[in-house]
Amino acid sequence: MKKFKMCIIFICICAMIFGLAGCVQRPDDDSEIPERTVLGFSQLGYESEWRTALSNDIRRAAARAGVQLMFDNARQQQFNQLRAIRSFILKGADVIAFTPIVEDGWDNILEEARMAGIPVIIVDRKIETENEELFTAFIGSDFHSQGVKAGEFMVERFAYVEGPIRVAEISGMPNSSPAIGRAAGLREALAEHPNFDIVISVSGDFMRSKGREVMETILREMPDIDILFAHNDDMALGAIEALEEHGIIPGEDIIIVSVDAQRSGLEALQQGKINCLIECSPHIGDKLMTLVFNIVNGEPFDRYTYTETRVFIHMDNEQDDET
Ligand code: GYE
Repeated sequence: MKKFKMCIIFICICAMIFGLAGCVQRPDDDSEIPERTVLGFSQLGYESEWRTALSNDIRRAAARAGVQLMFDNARQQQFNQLRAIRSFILKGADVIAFTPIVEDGWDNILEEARMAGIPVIIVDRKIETENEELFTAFIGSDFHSQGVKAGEFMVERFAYVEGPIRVAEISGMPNSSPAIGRAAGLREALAEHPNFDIVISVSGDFMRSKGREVMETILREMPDIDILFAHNDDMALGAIEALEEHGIIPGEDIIIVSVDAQRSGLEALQQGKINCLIECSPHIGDKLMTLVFNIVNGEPFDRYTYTETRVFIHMDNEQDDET
């Protein structure tokens, strides 16, 4: 009996040793810990509901995929992003991803990543670069087409109005790709409709507080506008606060179009305070993780991945999904 017990204990100890050998590195052999892929992610800031949704989406997707995430928030400063990316390089991340706050000024850091052999994925916003080979892939939205869709809604909505139809624009952060793309797309869509006139365009930096502030300026300088195009929901919501304080009914006295279609924007659409929302999806975390794995494992991947953009229109308290 004693022998039998000893035998069981011996078998258990062996099982433990061999079981653990698969996942613990031991000094006397070269069995490896199965390594987790490390992704360094530099988020540009937390200026909007959209940005928070993107950060949450990426955190959740990384956890689901078992990716080890090094997350840094640059609090709206490009130099903080550069610093974060450099630290990811030094820490030997497998892949680096970042949301470029502005289009320019990335070539040197991308060159540093290339020299270290670390692939870089551009997320959400685009960059201007001398050498497109400096980054491995892009995943985000088509901002130009969002501006075009905003313009197309305006043209349809004012189809029988002779004009002039006066449009005010609250644009996003200067030199950022969504601000550049949305502004250009809007102008392209209105180009063949001379009855539309973009009478004022001011930046609200994608922030609700600034949207409100800038709307005050617009009301002072150009009180007689028909349409407000805000480059994101947060600025539209700030502008709506200012309009209501002035006794102007948003969605009726002034037609409001904005981009993102996040929760507060959708609520305002339902209430008829926003007339049209152009969707910009922040739910790209899972696609990003797939991209990371494909790159790390040398599998084929799409160099450019774009999210879908739907159009939501307020119609007598009904929400219409047009696509
Ligand atoms: O529309 C805005 C945010 O880059 C697409 O940035 C993003 C934009 C988004 O702050 O809300």
